Order: sequence, then C-alpha cells, then structure tokens
Amino acid sequence: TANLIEQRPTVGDEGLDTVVMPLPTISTSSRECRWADTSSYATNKKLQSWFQLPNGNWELGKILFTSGTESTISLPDGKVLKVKTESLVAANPDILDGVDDLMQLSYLNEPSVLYNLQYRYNRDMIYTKAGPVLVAINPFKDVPLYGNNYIQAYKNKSMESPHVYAITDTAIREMIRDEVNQSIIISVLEIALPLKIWVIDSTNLASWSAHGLIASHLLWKFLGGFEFLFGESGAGKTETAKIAMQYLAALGGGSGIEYEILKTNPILEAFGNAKTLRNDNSSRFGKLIEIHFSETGKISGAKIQTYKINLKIASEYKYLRQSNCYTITGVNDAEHFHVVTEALDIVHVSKENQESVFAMLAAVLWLGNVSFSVVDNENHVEPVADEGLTTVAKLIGCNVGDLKLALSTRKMRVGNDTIVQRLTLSQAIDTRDALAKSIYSCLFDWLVEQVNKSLAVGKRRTGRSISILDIYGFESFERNSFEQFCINYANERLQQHFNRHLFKLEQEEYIQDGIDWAKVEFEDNQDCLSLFEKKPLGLLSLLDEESTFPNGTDLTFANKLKQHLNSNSCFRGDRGKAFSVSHYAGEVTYDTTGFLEKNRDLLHLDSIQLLSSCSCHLPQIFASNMLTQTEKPIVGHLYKAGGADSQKLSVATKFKGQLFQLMQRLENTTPHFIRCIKPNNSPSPGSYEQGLVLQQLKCCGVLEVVRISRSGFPTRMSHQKFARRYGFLLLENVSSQDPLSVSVAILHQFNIMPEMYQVGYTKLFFRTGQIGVLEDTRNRTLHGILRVQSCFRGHHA
Ligand code: AD9
Ligand code: MG
Repeated sequence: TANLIEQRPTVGDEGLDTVVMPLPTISTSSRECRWADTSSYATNKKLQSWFQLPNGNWELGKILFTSGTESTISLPDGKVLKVKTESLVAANPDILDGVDDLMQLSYLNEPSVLYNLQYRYNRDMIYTKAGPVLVAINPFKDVPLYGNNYIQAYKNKSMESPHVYAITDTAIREMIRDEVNQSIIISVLEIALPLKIWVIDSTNLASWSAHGLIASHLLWKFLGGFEFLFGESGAGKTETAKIAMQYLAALGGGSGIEYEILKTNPILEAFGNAKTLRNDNSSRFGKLIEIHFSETGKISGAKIQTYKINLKIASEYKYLRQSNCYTITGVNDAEHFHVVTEALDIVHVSKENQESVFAMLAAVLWLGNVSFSVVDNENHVEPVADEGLTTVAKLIGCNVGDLKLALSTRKMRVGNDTIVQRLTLSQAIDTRDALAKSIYSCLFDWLVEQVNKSLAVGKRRTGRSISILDIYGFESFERNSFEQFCINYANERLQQHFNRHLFKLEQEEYIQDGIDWAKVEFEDNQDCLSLFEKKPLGLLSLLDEESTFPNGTDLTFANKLKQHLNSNSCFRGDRGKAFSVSHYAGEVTYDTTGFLEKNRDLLHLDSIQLLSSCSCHLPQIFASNMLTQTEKPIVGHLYKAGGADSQKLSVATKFKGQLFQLMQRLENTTPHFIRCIKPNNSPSPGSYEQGLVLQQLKCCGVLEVVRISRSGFPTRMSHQKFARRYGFLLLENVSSQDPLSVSVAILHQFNIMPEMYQVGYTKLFFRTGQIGVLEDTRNRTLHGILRVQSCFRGHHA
C-alpha cells in the first residue's frame, strides 16, 4: 500500500463527479467484506493513523516516528504509545473529514468509514452517500432537515447534500425521463421480508409458531422473544419511508389524493405496529406502497401491499397481558385512536364498517380468553361456556354450539367416510389461537383493501409509479430458527437484486459507452440461493418433503440435509439438529427444532367453515378470502387421516411464492436503496457505538458497494465538460478542435497513464484519484493567473 496521500481539491468542487485518491490493488475473491487498504504502512511519518484500543474502538493517533517494526504514536489525550507498525491503519487527511460520499475517502478502511459517518452524525448530517446507496443514521431526535423549505430546495436543486428527498427526487426524474417505474428500497440489518400480518402471544411463542396459517407468521419481527435477541429494529425505516412519501405528496399537488395517502400511515400503524423492547412504534408488517402518477407527474392514486403484524395493547385479555406493559411514555392512546378514526373517515371506511372492525378486534381478544375443560379420560376437551365463549359468538355472529364444536373437534376424511375427531387440550388451544390469528390477519388485509379502493377511486393510471418498500433485513441471533431461516432466505434474494442492479448495471454502463473494461468480479450469491431453492435437493424442498412424512421429525430433517447437501460449499452440517449456511452477510447456524411444525399450516377447514356460517359480513368475507388462499382441491373434502394436511401449501412454499411475486414487481422498476443504521441501542440522540454501526454496514453490503464502485472507473466526465474544464491548460491552441480531440490532447500532455482512464463514446472514465492530479494543476494555474491579475491591478493603483 504505497502511493498514499496527495493534496486533494476542495470537497464538492462543481467540476468533479467524485473526488478520489489512488488505491492499491484490490482482491475480490473471498466472501468476506474486505478492505482495500487495511494493511499496515510505514512510509510516511507525517501521517495520522488509526489505532485500535483494547475495547475495539478506534482512536486517531499521530505517528511520531517509526523504527524497525515499531512505531511511536501520540493519542489525542496526550498519551504516547509504542505499537507494532503493522497494527496501524492509515487515516485520511483532515481535508476529507465528513465527505458526503464514502467513495471520496482516500483510505476506505473500517475506522475511516466509521469516523466519517460519526463526524457527520455529530453535526446532524444523518445522511451520507455510499456510492449509489443512501445511508441514514437514526438521530433519535428532531433534526432540522425536513419540511416545505427543504422540499422546495431539493425540488429546485438548490440543495444537493444527501437526503431522502434527493433520492426521491431522482426517482421522480428518472421515472419521467426513462418512463420506467421506480422503487425505493429501505432496509436495515435486522429486518426481513414480511408477508402478511399477525397477532402474537409473545410469551408463548412456541405454541404460536405452531399455528401457521399463511406464510406471514414466519416473519414476526421480535422473533423468539426479545430477551436474547439483538438487532436493528428502530433504525428508522418506517420514518424514512414516511419522509419519502412526504416529498412525493408535496410534489403530487392538487387532487387531494396525496393527503389521503399520508393518512394511510396512522391507520396501518394503529393496526400494524406495536411497542417492543426495541422500538415504541415497531412495524409488525412490511409494506410496499406504490404511488401512481399521471402523465403530468401528478399523483393519481396509490396502492399498498402489506405483509405482517403483531398487536399487543391492554390488560384484560390473556393475549395482551403477557408483557406487563400497557403504556408508552409520551403516547396518548385516546388521541391516537381519534387520529385513526379520522383517518378511516378520510379513506372512506364507513362508520358501520369501522364498528365491525373494532368488533373483530374484540372477538380476537375474547377468543384468547376462551378456556377448556377435560371431558373424558383420553384428555379430550370442550370449551368452557363462559363470558369469553359467548362474547366471541356474539361478536362474529355464530351460535355458541357451532363455535364450541369448531374449537373442540375436527372433521377428517377416512376413505369415503367423514369422521369427527375430538381434540386434546393442546390441539384445542392450537385451534383457538390459529382462529384468532387468522381473524386478525384477515382484518388487516381487509382494511388494506379498503384503503386501496379509496386511493384508486376514479383515478386514471398511466402505469407509471414509484414504490417504497419498507422492509426487514438479515438476522443472525444466538439461536436461529425457522423465522430467521425464511427471513435470511428473503434477504439473500434481495441481496441478489441489489448486486445485480448495482454491479451488473455498472458494468453495462462501461460496455454501453464502448470502453474496454476487464470486469470487476463481485460477490454473486447464486450458490447460496440455489442451496435454498434447488429441486428436489435444496433446503426448501427437503423441508417440505419431511414436513409431509408422518414420521418426519426435526432430527430426521436435519439428518437428511446433512446427507444430501454436505457437498454444497454454502452448507455445513453441525452437531445434532443444527446446520449452518454461509449467507452473503455471514454464516448463520440454524437450529431445526420446531421447523417441521412451523412449516405446516394448521388452520383447519372447520374454522373456515365456522366463519363462513356467521351472520356478520366481515367473518364471511374472511372465510371466502381464506378459501381462495387454500388450494381448491381440498375444499369440501378435507384432511387425510394422520395429522399433517399434505394437500395444503407449506408455509415455506407460500413464503417463497410471495417473495417471488415481490421480486417480480421489483424487477420491473429502477431501484434506489436507502440503508438505515441504528447508532445505539438506548435509544438516545448523540451516542454512536462504533461496533454496532460497523456490524450493520457490513450486513447491508454498504462497504462492499463502495469498494466495488471504486475498483472500476468511478470518476466520469463528458468530453465536453472535460475539454471545457481543462482545455485552457493546453500548451497548443486547440479552440477549433472537437471536445474528444481536446480531451485526448489533455490526457497526453499530462501523461495520464493509459491504464488509468478509458475514453468512452460520450464520456471519459477515470480510476480513483486521477482527476485529483489534473485538478491540482488547474488550481495552481488559476491561482497563478489570479496573482498576476492582482499584481497588475496593484501596479495601476
Ligand atoms: V421496526 O423494524 O419497524 O421496529 P424502524 O421502522 O426501522 O423499526 P422507525 O422508523 O419506527 O424504525 O424509527 C424508530 C424511531 O426512531 C422513531 O419512532 C423516531 O422516534 C426515531 N426516528 C427514526 N428516524 C428519524 C428521523 N429521521 N428523525 C427523527 C427519527 N427521529
Ligand atoms: Mg418500521
């Protein structure tokens, strides 16, 4: 790592697309996120240098002198230390402090990136570019970056610092210019792709997770209880999505629909968010909001697709009293309720329907209070006919007897006969909870449908849209189960989307401009995806197969994986029921305990039939929606004797289907990426934990993006601009020549090495740092000219 620092022109100089420095050769072969220049250096004694303290944090030290393999450095607190020279990591010159794109850093090592983000964060500059990606660090306080003045400034381009507004503005412009739909993908480390909504009894996760109805329940965010989890819920995805919507709405102007779109937030958050240990307003569903535009660029409608939820609030209900938390400081429930009902009015949900909605919520809560008593010596049970049972029956509009039967028996088909089997206590509890979850899930879906109907009313669409995806990211906990398995699989797909877009498209640009570019290799995660998706010997297929075997257990499943997949480089069989997968963001060890149970779908047709027989209209609608979700052939004729219902789609398979649908929608858009970072777990403003931030940067692939962007020809300038900017430095008069010839003459005169640039059809492409040399000369020359002029003026005076 020799050629180090050179004087660099002012940050943000208008003539430069990026301002970057020379970089040593980079290897791109292993899966790990690597650094271009973390290796030690001992050349230049004047340099500042990073030194890692025993607690893992980095301190900036000055190298006083170096002798042999040792260097003496002074730290900011005045301490002088003797350290191994090779343990020092190069720091950037002060002039690069707080650059607004990480690409501009001369040294792209961990401490430099962390420092740069921290430098900005401390000054409330929470947004930073990492090449094409926007990094957002949660300020945990109000920062003066939003509102109409800012929106106008970004709209008329008088403001250009990194911002959600800027990326949203780019999306609008590209949509209009290229006539291609756009998407803004907002994600953080811990978050995953959720696919519907859910009600969860948080203290009894094991039993809840057994009640799979639809893919959604895989995706509970707090997965497995908070206590032993860590992760980045609360990084600011949802807020960021709202900021982007704000910008779009402000530009939408006129029809009033933009006001309605913003009002969907309180509704969805009321039904779809919950207080967790990590976030007082944690989304329990993922959402893709698609905003449609008319030919003139006005908002003409919108559509929201939701993916998940968990509801927890008050104390009377078994489902709700598990957390012992009923209030949130600073939150007034009555006020929020008012905001929600008002918002429901605005999106045209009738008062009558609003009442039905709350009735369904109450039914879910009362269902949780239904208890069972044993009625024979085989442990079969019946629901206790108390207030809980009768209230549920009243709220959904069925008779108590039918409800009792649905909760304590199950119809089975054996040969040509249908037999009725009584349920044991644990089966009955499962059935009850599955019914409650499905009612809540259907209710949320129904609400979203109403909102969508309202947003689409009478609006003609041109087919142009911008979608905002508020999504979950990679998870790696101490213990990882089926939920993490699905979430990380989804993230693996999203990562591929990210890679393909950023890296392959990057290459395409070079090729389009006709330049010869030895392709930069980038991490392709296709191997890992194949490990999941291959048929018949992939993780998902083997899981489905084992789930349908009457004698299949989590252990037989784990053994099958080891037997068939051991040759795959992304797979490792571990001891007992465990196995590991090498994901793009690191290796994760999964414990197969509960996999089979969670993968089976436990909603009984008896429950669906109960709902369809109800006199209230919402349960009827829910039942018909559930039936369309269930595969046709099983309607009417139900379960095979022997437990698992093999004709239904497994949870994992439905999950995959929904994931593919989402990917398909994203494929047809030009994506823009925002990565949200949580700077501390408190949460408190001003505190910045290096280790926590670094871990998220790695998992988001942010560092990888910067590294790869830099290893190509990141600085680009059109022939015209280049000729205009540097033409006056030429010794010969070239004013009559075309921009391309002028550009080539400049390159020759300054002896820019051929491997350092490429001449494209329309642009010049430079390696990092090359432009810096020219800029220096330009600045010196301009300086000289100014001095001459001032001498001249002085003389006259
Ligand atoms: V979760 O995965 O849904 O649990 P999110 O969505 O990542 O999570 P959220 O957007 O809800 O996090 O942000 C958490 C809190 O951080 C918010 O309630 C705000 O108090 C705070 N926050 C986030 N972004 C900003 C911001 N740009 N300005 C001020 C913010 N506060
Ligand atoms: Mg959220």
